[in-house]
Amino acid sequence: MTQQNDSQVPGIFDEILQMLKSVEGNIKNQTCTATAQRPPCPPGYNQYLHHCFKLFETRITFMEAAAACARARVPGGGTLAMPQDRGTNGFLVSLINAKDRYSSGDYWFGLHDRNEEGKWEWMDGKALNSGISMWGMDQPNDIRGGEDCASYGWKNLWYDTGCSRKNRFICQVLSSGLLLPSPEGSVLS
Ligand SMILES: [Ca+2]
Repeated sequence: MTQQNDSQVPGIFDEILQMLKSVEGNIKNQTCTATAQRPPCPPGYNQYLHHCFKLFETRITFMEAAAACARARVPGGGTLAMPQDRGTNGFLVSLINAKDRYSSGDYWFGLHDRNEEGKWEWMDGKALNSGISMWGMDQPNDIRGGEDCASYGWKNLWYDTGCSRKNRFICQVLSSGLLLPSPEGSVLS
């Protein structure tokens, strides 16, 4: 009997040891998961698919707005928003409507024909696919040859506008755990 009990003791210890290891493993896994689950967007940004978008109410020129978006504290910075598909465009319009239901927009987004008149391109250099464009009636019309930047205008359709005009603007950044911590609590003010 005594011999049998003695031989069971290491067995019980082994079992307890295995249980502890298993618990330790679970705790480690949970810690890793918690660390990886950062918010998908910086403060004040709203996620749509792979990007986060934010409306800024400061009125500045197109190039000033582009520079402001680039200063977002995320890898690679941000850009003016690029609604390259109908879904994204609809999302941006919903953000504008939520902000100011009766506004006529006046938000810069990342589309321009500054390099070649009539050749509209996104901030990333991609050509505009005219099949998905959301121009307002008779737009773009390049009034007096001076409208090379795009903004949301009447009924939140797209209007070509003089780039030096001062408009509000919309930025985008990539969504994901790639975002850097933002200790001050905001990426742009
Ligand atoms: Ca133009």
